[in-house]
Amino acid sequence: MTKKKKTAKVAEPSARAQELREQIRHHEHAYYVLDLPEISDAEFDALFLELRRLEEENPKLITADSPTQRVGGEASEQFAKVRHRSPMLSLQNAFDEDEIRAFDRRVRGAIGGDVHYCAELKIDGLAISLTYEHGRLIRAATRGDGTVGEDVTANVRTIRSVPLSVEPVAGLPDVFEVRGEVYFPIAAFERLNAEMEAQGKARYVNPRNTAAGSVRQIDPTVTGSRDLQTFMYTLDPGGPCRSQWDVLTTLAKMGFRVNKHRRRLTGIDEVLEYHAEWQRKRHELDHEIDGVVIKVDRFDQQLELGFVARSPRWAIAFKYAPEEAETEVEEIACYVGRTGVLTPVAHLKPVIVGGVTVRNVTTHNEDQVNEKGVYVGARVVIHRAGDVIPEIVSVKEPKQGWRMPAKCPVCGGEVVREEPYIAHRCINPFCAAQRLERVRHFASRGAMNIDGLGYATINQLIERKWVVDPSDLFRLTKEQVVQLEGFADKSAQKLLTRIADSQRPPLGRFLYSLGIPQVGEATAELLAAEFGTIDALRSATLEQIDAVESVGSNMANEVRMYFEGHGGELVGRLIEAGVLPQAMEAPGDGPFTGKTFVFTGTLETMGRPDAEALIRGLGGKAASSVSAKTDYVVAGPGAGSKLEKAQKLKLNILDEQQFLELIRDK
Ligand code: 1X8
Repeated sequence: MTKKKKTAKVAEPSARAQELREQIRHHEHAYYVLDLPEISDAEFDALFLELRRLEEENPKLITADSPTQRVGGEASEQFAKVRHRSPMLSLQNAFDEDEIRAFDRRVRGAIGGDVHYCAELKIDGLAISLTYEHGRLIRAATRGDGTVGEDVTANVRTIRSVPLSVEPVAGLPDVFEVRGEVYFPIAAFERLNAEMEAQGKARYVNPRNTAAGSVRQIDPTVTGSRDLQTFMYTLDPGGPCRSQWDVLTTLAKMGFRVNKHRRRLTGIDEVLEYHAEWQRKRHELDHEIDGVVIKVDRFDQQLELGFVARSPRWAIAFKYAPEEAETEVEEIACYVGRTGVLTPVAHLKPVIVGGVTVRNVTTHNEDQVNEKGVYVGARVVIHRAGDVIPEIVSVKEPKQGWRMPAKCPVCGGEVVREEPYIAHRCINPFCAAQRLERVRHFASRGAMNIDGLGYATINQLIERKWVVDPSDLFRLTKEQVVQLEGFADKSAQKLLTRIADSQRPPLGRFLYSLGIPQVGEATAELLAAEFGTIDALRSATLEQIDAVESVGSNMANEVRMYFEGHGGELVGRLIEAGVLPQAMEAPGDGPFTGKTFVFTGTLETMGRPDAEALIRGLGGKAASSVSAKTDYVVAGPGAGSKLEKAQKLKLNILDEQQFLELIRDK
């Protein structure tokens, strides 16, 4: 082993440099192009360092395509314009099945017969063209207007999946171009934004624009720090290739990164299936796609079809509904929640985003409206991906100065901002909006779980003044309910039965249903476990409540104030109306007696309430916030500040797998 190393060191520097370059190129290809690293980062760094030292000692050994020379091109003030050898084309677009079927009919009509299609993902990136001469990368250019682009060679050289040199291919001329897409992987984009946030800087809006900005950096070292990626799909001229499928195979063989989800399809039905498949799976990818690209596979057939204007007749982009759209804010209304908190909601000119019409977006509070610069009349970009709640990503000309109304928009009551909270709150307990939300919350699934009692019904009950607070639900009669819109004899009886069936709730659920500010499901369960009965909690002192694990003094204060005020009266009326919360038995002894768990992030095998119930069943406690007294923090994907706090406190942190192992034999 030692001997071998020595041989390497005494070898001709030029031979060793050559050897190192080949090894590094091989490992760059394995890591950045194939995603199949063969050696560790440390081993790779050692090779790289050795080559750099060797080149520093013997500058004559440096070659333009050496892996050490990715960064090093002159930084340019302005990007030179370059004319593409052949125009970079644009694609016709199709948005639905009819348009795709029409495309297929045109194609088959022109070539008279059956056709194979090459189907590829449409990468939401930035098109680039790479020119190679005698196997060396001599130029990288943006698409520009398709005829003339910008020379971004120094920057693109820093992207590690772009080969600086390639082996000759039989049938390919000395000069050829390879075209494809540069993109920002979502994970890398999130990392960049996390860094920006840590430095107190604004987040980047989306991966596509950030990729474009990164390629157009004045300083190539910035581009090099961005972890950009590529997928290439065009070889011009095609050389030995006879089809698009050949091109993709050949590009991969030459060392370019080629998307592996390409397919050769027969007939248009397979195309429609491919499109539908990736519509479903697009969010599993580590990059954004905005559709699929369908190309007639055979070159001779492409030639026959030719072009219309600047688009090939043999290809089409079958697009997905865009996940971002621009629209205008028509009004900023305030929605009043059950605790009186006012939430600003921007009403928009309706716009389709990600296939769904979006009319409203929530901005969380006054500070956030102004941080984003939202105002009535603002042009805004809305983002909505998959099941994600729509949000405003940017405002065209942001302006500050929006203010919460001084009076509640529903009841005209006084609105106050109670420090230390950033929220504004309507403090009138008789506010109709709060009443509606309180009754709805009372009936909701995690609370009293009265199925079939939705907003529409509650609204009517409140308008008719039959329900003022949740206790009135238990006094409703069938004569009343049948008068409501949407109800008949049978459905009225059903609703009343459901209401009556809810009268013996477990104490934890009952406490949660009261809607005490800051008391969520987990805290309600903790209070129930600690005090056992509603009377014990009602008569508890502030100190006793404060002493409960993971109940902070703010929360304890809210609980105390709640029972001293209108909340205490409501509890009295509920009990009068026949509601009997079930006393909690003293927590049973179990393997986790005395242990407190906090769950954060998402769990894959069960919901959080189920996991919490599981722990309680085993004698443990489930809390909602992390403190030094927490025994275990179970963190799933998306875990945020709770996980950070747990790390700071050096608590026992488990992932879902470890959690399942911990409870398996209990
Ligand atoms: C644009 C794109 C193409 C492909 C993938 N992503 C794109 N954004 C592909 O062919 N695989 S082709 C293309 C164009 O011709 N404008």
